[in-house]
Amino acid sequence: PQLIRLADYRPPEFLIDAVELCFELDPEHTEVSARLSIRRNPAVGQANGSLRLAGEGLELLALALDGQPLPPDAYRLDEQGLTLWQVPERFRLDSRVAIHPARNTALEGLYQSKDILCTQCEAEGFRRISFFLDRPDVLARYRTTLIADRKRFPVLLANGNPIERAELPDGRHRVTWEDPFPKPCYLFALVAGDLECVEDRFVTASEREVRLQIYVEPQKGERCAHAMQSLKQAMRWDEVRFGREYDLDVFMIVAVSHFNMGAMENKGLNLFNDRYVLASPQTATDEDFAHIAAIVAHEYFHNWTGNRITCRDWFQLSLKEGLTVYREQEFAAGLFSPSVQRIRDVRFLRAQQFPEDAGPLAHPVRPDSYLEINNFYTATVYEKGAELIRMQATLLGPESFRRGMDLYFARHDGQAVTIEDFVRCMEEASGRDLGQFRRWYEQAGTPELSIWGGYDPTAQTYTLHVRQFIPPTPGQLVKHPLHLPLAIGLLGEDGRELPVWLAGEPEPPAAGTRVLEVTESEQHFVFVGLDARPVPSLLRGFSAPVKLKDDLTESDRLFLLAHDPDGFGRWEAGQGLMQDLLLRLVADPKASLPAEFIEAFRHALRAKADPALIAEVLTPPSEEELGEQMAVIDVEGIHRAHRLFGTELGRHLREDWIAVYRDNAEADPSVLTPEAVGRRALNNLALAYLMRAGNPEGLELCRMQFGKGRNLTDVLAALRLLVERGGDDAEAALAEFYRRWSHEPLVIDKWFAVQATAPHRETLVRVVTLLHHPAYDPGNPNRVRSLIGAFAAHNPICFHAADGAGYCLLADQVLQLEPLNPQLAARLLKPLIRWRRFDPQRQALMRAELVRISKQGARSPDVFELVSKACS
Ligand code: B3K
Ligand code: ZN
Repeated sequence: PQLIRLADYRPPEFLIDAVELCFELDPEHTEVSARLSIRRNPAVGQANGSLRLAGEGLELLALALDGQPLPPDAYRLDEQGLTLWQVPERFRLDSRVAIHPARNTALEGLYQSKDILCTQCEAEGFRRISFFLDRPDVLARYRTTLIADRKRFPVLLANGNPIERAELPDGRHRVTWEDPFPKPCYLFALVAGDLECVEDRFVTASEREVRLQIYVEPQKGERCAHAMQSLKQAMRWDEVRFGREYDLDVFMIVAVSHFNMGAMENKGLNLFNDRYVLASPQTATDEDFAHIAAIVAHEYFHNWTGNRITCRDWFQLSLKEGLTVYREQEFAAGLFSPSVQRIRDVRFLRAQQFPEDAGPLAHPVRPDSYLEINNFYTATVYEKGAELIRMQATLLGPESFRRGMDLYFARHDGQAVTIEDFVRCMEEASGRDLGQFRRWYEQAGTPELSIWGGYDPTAQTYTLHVRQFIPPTPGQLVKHPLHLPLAIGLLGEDGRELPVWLAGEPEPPAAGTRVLEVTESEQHFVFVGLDARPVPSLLRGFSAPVKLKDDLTESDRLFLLAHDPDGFGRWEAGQGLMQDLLLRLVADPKASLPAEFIEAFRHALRAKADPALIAEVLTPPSEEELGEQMAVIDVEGIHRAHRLFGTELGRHLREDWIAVYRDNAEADPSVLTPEAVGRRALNNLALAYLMRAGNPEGLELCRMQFGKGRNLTDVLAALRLLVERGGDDAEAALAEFYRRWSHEPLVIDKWFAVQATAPHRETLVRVVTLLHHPAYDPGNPNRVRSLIGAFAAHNPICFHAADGAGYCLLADQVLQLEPLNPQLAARLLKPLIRWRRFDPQRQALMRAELVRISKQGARSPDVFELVSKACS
């Protein structure tokens, strides 16, 4: 495969103004006719007269230029596309190709999911549908006609508005759709099938009525209410927060059960993995409900950040993804609690993005080269990208940031632009210089920020010294200091917020959070007017995506855990305490939990606070996060320490956990209010601690909770704990759960995942057995992820078994899946890539499997790119 570089970007030599597509749909054999109105791009000087179109796996049936069939010597056809040797300045190109959706296991282009035909074109799937300039900076108007058997495919959908329908004499019917907004081909979509439609309406701020439709497999309509409500909330939110209205007469969501990722923002016709649409309290957990709201909103928000304004090239992917994740996070913060939302986003960043940024796949938020663009839909491009937007919002303040967004929408509507264009809008609207800030987009690696403080009682000043260090990453050995917002508070003895008063300022500001700006590799800030040493609350709200090393003492952290007025700050202080303790336990299994520590967490548990926040505060950093803190990841030590910690905190706080459980147990299982969701989270955490402490009452409660079976959050939490404990109870519960839900694939996915993540010696054998279970289906990405993905990514102790059996299992599966679905295979492979972080024996075993994959497989650019980066 060929390396694509940002530095080689050239504007397109040709433009396509209008596209007329006609599909004669059939799963075995679909014919696609395309009429393209092409003209030379006036902005580009004449090169040679030839035109190159991308096309893969297309069987060419006919080709004509301005109505004249082209003789074979007028063009060349190869594996990757079509070259026309001589073309005029402006012309019409008609092509007709055949494709085979039912054979498309890669789920890219036009494919079949059960009885539904659907498409996925981002990033480069359109070239599997028709010959085209498959690049995001070619924007065209589309008119799409779909023809299919009326019985098998009563619903025919494409982007835009339907403009014509007809019955055909041969039992087929025809629908034509027109999308008035020019778009790149990656936003093209069509759907054909027998689908149930749930309909609602939304009146926009300027009083236009929009029809909202969610299409699902028959009989699943009842489970769309939450997605529909989330959609309406998102539409309103975008109007209020960013002044963005929806622009077509109809907005459609289609849920299918075979999908490589979460969802896709095709213009006016979003396609979803059905796990992010379908939900009822019996079949989806509270976490699923939250994901649905977030993803429905995310895809909807793309209508402005991604569709109306799109990317010039795929290196700019974070222009739409980072910005849209930021918008999604802000929306979600308003649904529940902002602190809890921020905590979850930070946990995700630390667990997913930090390791990526520290390993062989580290890349800048705007990468400078790739082999396979599908490998760059990463936590760095998405979540770190969102952090970069958040930092700009923090540096500019809410009003300037909003002005910057307004300018961005006004100036670039209808264009394909770059990250640079976005940052320039932020600069112009605020008058600020973001020159140094731009480095965040270019430099990979997580900065380490060291902060230490000193109090001078005579001068009554407190000085914070700040140093930043950005570790080298592949291909980037030298780094330059970054510009970052450092939000801090200073707390007095009683926990009161003090003014953060910088030396040299005539007046103290109001007490509370203040944003300092760090720009140098080493810098200090002097605060005045302090008659005692304050306790600093640092990096409030995680104001920059850095690894913070501070000199706070254990008693400072205990103080912050109890007193920081900022909920995020209390959580962070608790995480710091737990992390230190867990790492001590890794080094010395006999280390014990200090009494002050237990009391502090007892206090946190009894606090009159949001139960969801309490649950977060009492949840320790994950095993993955702890591993990140160690020079060599001690798989067994971390697992043992984690268990021990759970057992001990369960034991010491036993009475409190029982009390918490009793207080919260009566919550109505069908209620989804933030209050009820928070109570369930806290309740299930209590149950987990009681079970880990081996408490007989815990086991009794767990059995009862499983038996009630009215709410999946509760049932699944109980099932997970029973399975973690093992034995007859576990087997009985698994059998019972399967019996009850065997007709419900999304619930059965969870049944697979619970078994794949059980931390037992036998788990590997069980996973191998489950590969032969009648319900296992390598053709369904959700199923594969729930078994293989869950095992490799969320069961560290089993996946990293010392004999290498876990690695071997994963490699076997990657090799089997690669020819079918390379994108899925590449994603699954990722846990092997961090081999350098483990001990020499494990390193050798992991590397051997990577080498085996590269020898026996790695035929796709997806897998090839990851394996070669991992081994180099
Ligand atoms: N834009 C899509 C992701 C496409 C992934 C292609 N491999 C979903 C999203 O981010 O909203
Ligand atoms: Zn997105």
